[in-house]
Amino acid sequence: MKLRYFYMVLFVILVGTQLSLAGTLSGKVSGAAAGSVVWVDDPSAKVEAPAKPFIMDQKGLLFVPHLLVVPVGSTIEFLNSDNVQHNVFWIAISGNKKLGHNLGTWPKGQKRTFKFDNPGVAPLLCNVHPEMSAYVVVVPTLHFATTDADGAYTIPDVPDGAHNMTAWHEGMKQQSKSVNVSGASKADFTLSK
Ligand SMILES: [Cu+2]
Repeated sequence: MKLRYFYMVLFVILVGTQLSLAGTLSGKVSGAAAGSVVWVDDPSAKVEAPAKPFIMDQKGLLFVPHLLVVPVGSTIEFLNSDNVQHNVFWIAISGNKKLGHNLGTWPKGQKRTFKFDNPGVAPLLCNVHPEMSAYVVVVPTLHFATTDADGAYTIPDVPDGAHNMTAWHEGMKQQSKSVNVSGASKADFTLSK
């Protein structure tokens, strides 16, 4: 009986220790408006992309949403909800032109799908409407967030330890730095053009 109690206590301690090995990472991205993307690399974890596809619509001559952040390996369904034809292409992913792609041009009601197997930023364009633009940010991790109107972000359950962390915003220079996570932790960025 005593031994069982001992093991129960040991179990509680071990579980408690396990839970404390991660924390909420939060902070602020300055120098840019809302819609900065931040992510924390976690090379130890396999990124399981959601099975359900993400949606990028074209509606009212706009890409909706303007910014879509997806874990690497995710599939995006590209819709057309307008009465005109739209096209979707990107010339590169994070500057790598080998990863450029053109999904073609299609009318209302049809869709195209694409699986993003490489992390990076794909700036979307439509060759029918040169003013249309959007961004797909493919992050190499499940630990990511988008900043709110105050530039604030929160990433829950980040494993304790040193991580490479990156902040990105449309039109700004991407920035990476090492952050140390130990329980609830903070990391701020100041982006510039
Ligand atoms: Cu278009």
